[in-house]
Amino acid sequence: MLIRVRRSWEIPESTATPERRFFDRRSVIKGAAAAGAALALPSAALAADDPLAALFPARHNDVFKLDRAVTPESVNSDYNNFYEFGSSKQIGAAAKSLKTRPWSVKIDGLVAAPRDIAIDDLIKAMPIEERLYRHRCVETWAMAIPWTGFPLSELVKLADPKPEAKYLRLETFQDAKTAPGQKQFWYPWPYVEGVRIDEAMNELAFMAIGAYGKSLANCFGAPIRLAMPWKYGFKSIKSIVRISFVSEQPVSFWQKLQGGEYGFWANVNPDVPHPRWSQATEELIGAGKRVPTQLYNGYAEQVAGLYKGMEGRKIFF
Ligand SMILES: Nc1nc2c(c(=O)[nH]1)N[C@H]1C(S)=C(S)[C@@H](COP(=O)(O)O)O[C@H]1N2
Ligand SMILES: [Mo]
Repeated sequence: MLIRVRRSWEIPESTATPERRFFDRRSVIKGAAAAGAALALPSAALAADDPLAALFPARHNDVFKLDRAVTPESVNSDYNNFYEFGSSKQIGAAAKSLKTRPWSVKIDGLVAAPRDIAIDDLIKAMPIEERLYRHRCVETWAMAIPWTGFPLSELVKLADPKPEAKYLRLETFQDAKTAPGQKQFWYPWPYVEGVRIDEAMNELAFMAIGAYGKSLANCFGAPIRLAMPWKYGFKSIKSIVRISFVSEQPVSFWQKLQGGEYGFWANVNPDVPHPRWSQATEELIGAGKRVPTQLYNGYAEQVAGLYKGMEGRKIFF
């Protein structure tokens, strides 16, 4: 099966965002450093601090195209949701206190061999590539991000789940000493999300370990986070420490907190409003404009089939 059929979201190269834009920007920074500009970042020192420096630049997978410009890194890192570090969008400084080495990910539940894997051993075992993805928060803002990482399906294969396993339950670290938001006892910490196994096996389900051509900044959910671009952003859980294979549908952090507003499936749909606001349009952060929301955030051809036979269930909620 080597036939390549163009999907609707694979827009022609000529109309796509110049994908190398952010690399161009990086070379501008390097050029400035070479010129001895006082403002330039010492890029060699940055690389030395990055435990994954040797992985970059990662192979760029150009199957995944965008219909919009990549959100500049500076804009993106100043506009995050990461409630462990507070409920404002500017959590970048607070998130710096998170120690991401040593870090291990526990894989347990209904699997052949439960284990703890050191993050760097996990990354070494995975095929690493870069992909450009849209991101759509349930709050109606959107971005476009160059992630580096590996398909979640590869991790499922490594885990070797038993036939009774139907869902993945993913969990974020818990440590109120470094994450002051976790002192807010009214939230059901730790942050938990869940996906069905066939969603995890879909080619779009991605585990990000980098963004913008380097290791994930803490504000993006270092050292490893999920990216499920056809779902509202809250499904894309950050700073993961545990992935359990389970038979029952997990109850997520947001479902526990406000089940009447945030459901399990959370697929993007312009025609299904949130109980308190419309989902018809979205704001492109940093671009200063609103555009129409797309069904499954523009990835319908990849994922609509996952939800066949679920008509009448609240899959867009
Ligand atoms: N652990 C954890 N994961 C999380 C969140 C969070 O607060 N804690 N926020 C979610 C929400 S609502 C969004 S929109 C995205 C934001 O990801 P970004 O900061 O990379 O844009 O992370 C998701 N993952
Ligand atoms: Mo979000």
